[in-house]
Amino acid sequence: MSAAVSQSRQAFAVAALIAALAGTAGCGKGSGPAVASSDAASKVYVAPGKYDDFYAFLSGGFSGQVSVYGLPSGRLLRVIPVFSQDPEKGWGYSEQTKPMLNTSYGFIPWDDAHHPQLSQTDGVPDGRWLFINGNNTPRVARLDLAEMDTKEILEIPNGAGNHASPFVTQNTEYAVSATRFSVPTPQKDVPISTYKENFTGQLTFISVDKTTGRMSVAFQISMPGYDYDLSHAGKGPSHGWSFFTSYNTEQANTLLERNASQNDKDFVAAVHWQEAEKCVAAGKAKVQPAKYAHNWTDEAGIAHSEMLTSTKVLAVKDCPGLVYFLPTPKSPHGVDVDPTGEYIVAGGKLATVIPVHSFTKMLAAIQNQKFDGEREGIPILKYEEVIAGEVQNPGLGPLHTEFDGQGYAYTSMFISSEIVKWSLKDFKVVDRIPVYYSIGHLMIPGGDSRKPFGKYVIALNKITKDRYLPTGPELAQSAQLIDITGAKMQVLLDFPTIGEPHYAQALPAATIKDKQVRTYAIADNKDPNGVKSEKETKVKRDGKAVHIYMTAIRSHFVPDNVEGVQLGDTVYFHVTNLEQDWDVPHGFAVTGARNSELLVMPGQTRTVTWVPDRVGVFPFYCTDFCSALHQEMQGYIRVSPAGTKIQLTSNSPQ
Ligand code: K7E
Ligand code: CUA
Repeated sequence: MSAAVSQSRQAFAVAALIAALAGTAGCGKGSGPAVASSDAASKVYVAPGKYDDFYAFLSGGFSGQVSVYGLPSGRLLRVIPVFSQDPEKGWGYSEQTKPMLNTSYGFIPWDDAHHPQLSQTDGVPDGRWLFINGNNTPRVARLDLAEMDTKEILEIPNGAGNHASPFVTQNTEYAVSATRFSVPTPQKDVPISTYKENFTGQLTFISVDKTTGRMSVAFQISMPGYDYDLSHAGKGPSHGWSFFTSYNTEQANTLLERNASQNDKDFVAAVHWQEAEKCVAAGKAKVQPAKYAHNWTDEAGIAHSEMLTSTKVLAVKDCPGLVYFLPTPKSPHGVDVDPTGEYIVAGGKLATVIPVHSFTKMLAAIQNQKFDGEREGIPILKYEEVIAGEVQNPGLGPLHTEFDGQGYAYTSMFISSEIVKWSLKDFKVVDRIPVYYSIGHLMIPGGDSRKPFGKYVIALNKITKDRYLPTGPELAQSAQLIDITGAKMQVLLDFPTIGEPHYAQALPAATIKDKQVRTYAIADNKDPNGVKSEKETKVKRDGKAVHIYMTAIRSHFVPDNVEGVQLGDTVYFHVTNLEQDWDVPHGFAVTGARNSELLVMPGQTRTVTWVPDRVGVFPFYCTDFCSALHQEMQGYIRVSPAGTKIQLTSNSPQ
């Protein structure tokens, strides 16, 4: 597997690959459907009333959310709202949750979510938290897996296109973030043509509190102005390092499809974050002004938002030994580290081989200064000195790699629409299976950890034409469940997904099933607008603000008649759900509300704001079919002209 040979092969193939990428990317052209046999059906059959073996968390892509599936059934269990307002759950509409979507750009009710990451202890998913990146307005969110709820969102200062994120280190010391799009840092008004002089990349290390999970920006590393695309942390022997792919090392600022496809090799940046910690501790990072939001939900279930004002930025020249470049063919996308921590696998979108770097060889090359020049003070290691091997003839358009813990790697091939299984011993392809179609990420439960759980690989496909009943111009993206327990991979199941799934994570159900929160104790309700019984319900006028402190329990609201509201008032419905049974939420909606319903969990309080714009008597009702008399769960609010003499009253008991 000589590098020279692989280079000439690449030169030959690249033009064709670019053309293929630009066109209708590789949709299966009548390749026969993978027939799932009855044997396959029995492997995914989870009998009614039985549980799945795995929880899978799929990114919602441009829906901004996370979806939770059971495996092997492929049943959708829940959509967890993260970056996007969700009217089904009132997320981002209720007063308690709105601050979660605050940013330095204001209230941003949407993002593009790509990479869920389970928290890890000793390199193994521990079932505590799930992190996910917001790509567009750079943010990282942390979800609690006992409540399946978003608890924290941190904006990334100096960020732009937060794609290589959140990829945690072995003990969740850090989640990372990187600029896919280099920008002037700090932002300034310059001609775009001055890209090379004025644009920089930024790698951000977000520290995660061991007990609370609370995130904060620990430090940022200022990098050459390339596009930093994906990342994975080292593990075991390579713990202490994180790896980031880059493309556009040409530093083009227009028509990147051509202009950023010139270089034969781009780089994987190997970042020794333990070295960065030392440099930061020694005061070598510069404190720079930056404005970014930090949002979190407190124990009372109420979100807060603060605006932070500075960040620590480390220049590579001030911290020798911090970053090295591993030359990597060609416009690499994914970078994945095998369970032993020795192999660093990159997926060169335009490469004809899959390069596998060796961590051991990398350390030796650094030691012996086997450099091939440098870029902006970052030594470039010699390709031959760091490469462990190249997987030959893997297919077209390698993107991402996962591992089964049995010595095999599985790489997604976008252009040739297949998964390729290869051996970590000799880098030889041992099996391949077509997928339908145009696979992006793939995921094995625990497949990026030190101890993969194996059993399945899921193909996360971009295009499904001819796989499902057609639904107009817009077709579902799709996941395919593939059995990897035998010598040959076997497709078991197709299931559609929410939004575009990029990455996903999965873990055995037993890890988190029994710690699922069922209700919130009403006695512990600390919401200042909550009430603990119907007796405490009331209405209160405060200038033009009207507060209605009300309760919901099967099958009535208290109060359910309110009068004395006037045009010009703003009405706050503070609804507390008094139920203490699992699976009995109540909803709340009122005519003409300009936001959404509330969906209130047992023991919880949620507030919706309503500004009536006309005189009359308006109904409100429970939206969640909670009991036989759910349809009776309704009430009225009367709105009178401004200046009316009618006092604010209700039929609450007090
Ligand atoms: Cu490959 Cu955003 Cu991880 Cu999608 S990215 S495929
Ligand atoms: Cu409460 Cu329906």
